[in-house]
Amino acid sequence: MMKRTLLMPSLSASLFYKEIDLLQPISFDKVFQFERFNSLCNGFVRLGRYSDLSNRTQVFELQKGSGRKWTIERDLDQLREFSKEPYDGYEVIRILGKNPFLWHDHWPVKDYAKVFDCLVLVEEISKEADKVVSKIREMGRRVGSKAVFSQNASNSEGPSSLPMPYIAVHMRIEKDWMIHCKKLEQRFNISQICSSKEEIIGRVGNIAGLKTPMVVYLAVADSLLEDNSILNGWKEGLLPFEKKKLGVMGIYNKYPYLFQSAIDYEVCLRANVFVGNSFSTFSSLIALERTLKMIKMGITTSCGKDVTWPSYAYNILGELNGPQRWMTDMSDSSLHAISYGTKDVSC
Ligand SMILES: Nc1nc2c(ncn2[C@@H]2O[C@H](COP(=O)(O)OP(=O)(O)OP(=O)(O)O)[C@@H](O)[C@H]2O)c(=O)[nH]1
Ligand SMILES: [Mg+2]
Repeated sequence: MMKRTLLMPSLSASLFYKEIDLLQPISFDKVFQFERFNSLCNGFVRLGRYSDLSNRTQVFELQKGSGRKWTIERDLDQLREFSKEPYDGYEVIRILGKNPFLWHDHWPVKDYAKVFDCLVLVEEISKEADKVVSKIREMGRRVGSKAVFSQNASNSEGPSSLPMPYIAVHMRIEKDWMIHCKKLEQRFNISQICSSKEEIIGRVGNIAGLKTPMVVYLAVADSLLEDNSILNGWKEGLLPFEKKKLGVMGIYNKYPYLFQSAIDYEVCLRANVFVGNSFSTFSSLIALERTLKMIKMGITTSCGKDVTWPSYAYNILGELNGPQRWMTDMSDSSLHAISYGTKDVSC
């Protein structure tokens, strides 16, 4: 709308409170393919680099509003105004404020989701994810798991030609989360946010139709875990692996925090079944991308039993004491559900 280019800010490599010494900025193009983004998102979003600016000193500062009086209309009016004279003469406009992006996140989810088609990981990271996924599938072959759901067995190609299925469980039980989630429960006045390790393990074990034995990949930030016993207590036939047991610590330890979670994100995205916490941004974005994948395959009513890329929220109780089936509501008119979390996961 403003016919402008978004100068990409750097991402943070690590968590502020934990590893201050490792707090280095990481530029966007270390994680995602930059040119690819622009070509795929042509006409929707365009990214730019600071180094491409001809004049970095002449910056106009645009102050965004906040609070209840700052409506969607005012937000849009301000953006329109800034695409005209005299502001259009400035090469750079710096948007300032506590909520510099459209306050209230009032983009429809389906518009926002277009950006995921443009975000392609750099080869280095996707290759690391390939390695982890192969390791998981190799474990699956060793334990002889055959297919996720019984109906897959009727596939004419036969199980041997199919890649070994796995479930990825994003166990959001790390230290930083425990600090945060109790406060969230108080603020939203609900008790379905902080699932304990036992609750997660119990509910995943109750997912109906899972073919066992089956490898369960535990996507956790190991260095932030205070409880190392996440491998115990799983239902018979579910074979839990974290990074150490899988033998992939070497892959992750080469990288800072941000990259580690990016690799795991990809591993969860590709899993046959994903189970996460609907109040985690990490989980919510995976559920969203998996929903998009299903929509592309022509599946719109995703809540049936035979869905190809099922996701579940373990923090919400579903059928038969299992986790609740989870699909992102693409017609939602606010990003709230996917950016701050929700207990109303559809299905
Ligand atoms: N650092 C790290 N994070 C991981 C890993 N595997 C999964 N994660 C998850 O990646 C997320 C990283 O945390 P944040 O940087 O706070 O990301 P976020 O998008 O705010 O996600 P939430 O805090 O879960 O809402 C957490 O949800 C972690 O559980 C890993 O190997 N390393
Ligand atoms: Mg977080």
